[in-house]
Amino acid sequence: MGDILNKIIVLIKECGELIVNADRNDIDIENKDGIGNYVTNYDTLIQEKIKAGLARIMPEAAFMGEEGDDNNISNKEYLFVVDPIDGTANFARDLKLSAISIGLLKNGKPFLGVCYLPYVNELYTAIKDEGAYLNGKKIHVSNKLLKDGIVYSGCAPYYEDLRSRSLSLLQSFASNAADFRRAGSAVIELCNIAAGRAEVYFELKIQPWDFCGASIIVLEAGGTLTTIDGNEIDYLHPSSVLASNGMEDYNKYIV
Ligand code: 2AM
Ligand code: CA
Repeated sequence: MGDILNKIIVLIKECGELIVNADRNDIDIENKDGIGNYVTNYDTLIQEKIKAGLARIMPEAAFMGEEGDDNNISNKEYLFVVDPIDGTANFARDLKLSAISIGLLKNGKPFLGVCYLPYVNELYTAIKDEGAYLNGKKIHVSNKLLKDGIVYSGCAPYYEDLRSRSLSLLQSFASNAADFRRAGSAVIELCNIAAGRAEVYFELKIQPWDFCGASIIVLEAGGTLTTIDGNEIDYLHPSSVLASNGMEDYNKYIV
């Protein structure tokens, strides 16, 4: 797997250059389903480049990506799950909080993850049972309790029916934490849990490409990742996600 990982790193860094050097006058923004859900010409371009690159690197694996409707999730041992730009709304607004995520599931479970934050040149990698790394250095979740910790919250802006519960959850977690944040990129938020920079992340409904790549990074960094109800995540379908450093039973904050 090491050779495959190294090839994926070269590919993801090339794609990161496209994000950082994007011609701001040449960004076409389109609305997708839901509120505030965007796609740009760069999302499409980068997904095509990653899909072609992964087909060369590991031809036996299937591919599922955020953009396009040719997703093929069936009956292969290995499945790549790719978000070409996570934090697309941030990218469209030039907020410089976006990431590229490449996850590899083996028989439906997280096996390898590569997440790249091109604006800050942070490369997160993990392979099952081999630890999690940031730019080649081993990382671990923090040992802070929530009262001294930072909560990253999703607010489900895309799903009106989930908004009010999201804000109630935020109220519940944040009033028991030192502070809260929202980056607008699940990948960045999950990687920050893995790096020990924040303690809890939750979102009531996100897509497999938003969490697959970073999930193995959180787990290999010693963190936990479940649905908001504490159940096992289905990595092939939309899910709620509660990620943490595992220092507490967070069930008591769930409302
Ligand atoms: P995206 O930037 O790739 O669209 C922001 O809260 C996070 O939620 C981002 O990671 C964003 O991914 C993700 N997200 C999940 N479901 C979404 C949806 N239906 N529309 C837009 N973003 C969504
Ligand atoms: Ca995404």
